[in-house]
Amino acid sequence: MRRSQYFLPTLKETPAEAQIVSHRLMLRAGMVRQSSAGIYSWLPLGFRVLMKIQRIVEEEQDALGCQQMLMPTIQPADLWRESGRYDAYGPEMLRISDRHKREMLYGPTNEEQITDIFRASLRSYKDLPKLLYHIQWKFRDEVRPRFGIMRGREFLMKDAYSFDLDYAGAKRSYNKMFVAYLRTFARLGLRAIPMRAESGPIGGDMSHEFIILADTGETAVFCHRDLLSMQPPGADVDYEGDLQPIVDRWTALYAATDDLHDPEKGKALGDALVTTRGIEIGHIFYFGTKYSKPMNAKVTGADGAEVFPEMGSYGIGVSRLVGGIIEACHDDNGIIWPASVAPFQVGLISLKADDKALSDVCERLYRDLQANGVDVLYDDRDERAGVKFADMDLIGLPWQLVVGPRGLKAGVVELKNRAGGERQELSLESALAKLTG
Ligand code: 5CA
Repeated sequence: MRRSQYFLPTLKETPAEAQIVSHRLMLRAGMVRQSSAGIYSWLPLGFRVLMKIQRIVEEEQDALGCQQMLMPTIQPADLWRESGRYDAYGPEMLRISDRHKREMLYGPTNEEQITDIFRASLRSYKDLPKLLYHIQWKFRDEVRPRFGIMRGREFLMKDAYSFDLDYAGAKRSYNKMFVAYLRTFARLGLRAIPMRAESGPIGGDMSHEFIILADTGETAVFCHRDLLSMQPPGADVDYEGDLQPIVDRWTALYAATDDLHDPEKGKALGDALVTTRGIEIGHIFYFGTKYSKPMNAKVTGADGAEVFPEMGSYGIGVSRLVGGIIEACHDDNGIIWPASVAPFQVGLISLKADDKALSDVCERLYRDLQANGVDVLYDDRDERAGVKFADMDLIGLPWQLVVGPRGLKAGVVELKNRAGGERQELSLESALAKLTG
């Protein structure tokens, strides 16, 4: 992509309305634009990152055997009356009526919808287990939308749903998700800590929030220091094998948000206790027959008796993750994207756009990098070097390849690593080899 043609409205000034660093940087880097409170448009740079995150989430859901589908944003109110949540949900739910005065709502989540789909099609214990997910926009009319896309009203969520014949099966599904979440967040460059969470009115001990640590997080966090250095499971994890040991290892150490924190237990940890703040990027729930029973979604068991499937639901805040990653990865100059989600891998900077020989070299580098499958943003604008450097640091691409008249005379270009700041002078060939290798 040529910077001169790209829609990338970066800002020099810090927008006054943004309270936290990720919101400031997302606005300054031209990633999003507010439409109304808690509702945002995603501009090309922001959208690229959002889709990269979505892709990783999809790959990890697919890997555990969860099947992707897509449910609508608008749902009929009657479905929610069946579960009893239509009245219970309160003012957070955006209620709409259509031209026939039928009551509808913009979905804040999809438990009722998936249960309705399930009961319409599945009849036998042989149909179980089933794991299904979609990635769809949600709407929650939050009392206080804030921090940009971190607590939005409209936001993109991955929500998965499991159906199992019994508790043991539900626990297996839960463990698969638990492990897949550890892998997903690690691939996004994040250190996420699972914390036991309120399991809600149904009881049982299975609900976990996945939290990344950040001073600006909305949640107070207390955990054992060793959780911060645990190694997430590798790509070779066997989802059909026994995942309980992995889950046990991650849940053995003390970790709690403030609502479940036990000060006595915290004190007992002594120096090992970390007290900080965090951002909830995922939340998984086991809730048994909470929806299958009232909605009469059942299958016939092996013995002919009717069984209400045991269910769970599993959310990831896909759009929130964009802000979460920035909170975790930035410095005074701007964003530092982990390579896995960077909107482009390389920023190619021409220091003299009106120099023919220099432009020719840049064009060649641009073409060669692209031909090798490397995403490049080529700053070909006729702008001062300082402006280009500041802009490139702000948008945080992993590599900057700088082509200037002086270096070119000596046959070299400069390669800068955004994260560490190291600069290297390399021949064109070595620079290309390094970026495409
Ligand atoms: N039905 C369940 C699981 S699918 C559910 O809705 N869970 S949730 O309420 O915890 O939401 C899942 C994830 O969505 C959260 O962990 C959070 O990362 C994200 N999320 C929730 N509310 C917002 C919001 N207002 N703005 C941005 N992301 C949000």
